[in-house]
Amino acid sequence: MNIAAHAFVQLPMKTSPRVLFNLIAAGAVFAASSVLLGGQVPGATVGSNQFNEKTIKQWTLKGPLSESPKRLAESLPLADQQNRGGWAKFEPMWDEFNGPALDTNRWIVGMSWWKGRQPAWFNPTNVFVRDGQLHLAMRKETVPAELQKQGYHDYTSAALHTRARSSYGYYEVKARAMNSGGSSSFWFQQEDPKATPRWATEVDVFELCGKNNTHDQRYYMTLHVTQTPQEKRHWQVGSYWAAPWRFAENFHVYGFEWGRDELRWHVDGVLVHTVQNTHWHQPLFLIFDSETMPEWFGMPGDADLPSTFSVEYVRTWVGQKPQPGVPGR
Ligand SMILES: [Ca+2]
Repeated sequence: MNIAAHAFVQLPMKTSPRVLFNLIAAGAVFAASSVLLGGQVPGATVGSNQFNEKTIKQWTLKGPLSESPKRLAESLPLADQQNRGGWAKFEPMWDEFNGPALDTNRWIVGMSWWKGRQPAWFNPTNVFVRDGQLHLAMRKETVPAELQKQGYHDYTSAALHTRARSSYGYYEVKARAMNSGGSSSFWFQQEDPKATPRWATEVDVFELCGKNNTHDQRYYMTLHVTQTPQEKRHWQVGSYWAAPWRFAENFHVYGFEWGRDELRWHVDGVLVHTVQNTHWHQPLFLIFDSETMPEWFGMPGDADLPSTFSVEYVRTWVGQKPQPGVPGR
């Protein structure tokens, strides 16, 4: 069991307080039943609506990675080159970013429900495809006057998400974090109470800080819940794997196996974290973004900007077999 998770109660949720407020307001009336899982979640206390997240089973690797698997097939996750999961390509989210520009059939730039974590504003021009990679930039620049009235100023960042939503499957990206205090994140969320009534969840596969004395070798992995049929409360479960290198130094392969029973994180094909899947069963958008995180990572140094979070590819699969176990754990 991972004891580091208890250090994470202070992690900010990705969404702004305003979004949280809207979520709560939208769910002001809710019934006792659910369209998912019969309305019950494992661990819910009888006689109480409040889920005790401390009962969630999780594990985090301590120390460096063991040897990475040998890449035999680009068509399979690095962590499962033997294809134990029976993985089938999921086209709507798979992108090698090898075209001349971003594929707008797959991606929507920005987020309709959020303009970014202040002070940085998601400027659409900071998302671009070049040299076979997706790039998300953070810059020191003046934001439009209308946005200044809303509290954005002096910094711009970037966001995009898939048109499709998905849940169970395998997701792999090869990426390099930006070399500044701006965040480089790969996560899942949706903002549509009609899509999954009375449920609001978020999966942060990684939130990386590229340059910081405390954070730039920590692989942060966090799950959020803001609403279930039983309660409206924001809670989270998270951990970090301490890497022997900075995430801004080189490209690495980051994998996330989203199973019905267990969530598993891989770095360079090696398991680093597992969490019992008690709540995360909703189809969500796949999101890449960069944010200023003044309360967590501190503001990036201006001399480090512009900086760029680069993604060589995102590959996505759905499993054809029941979630296989993890050998040797
Ligand atoms: Ca590529």
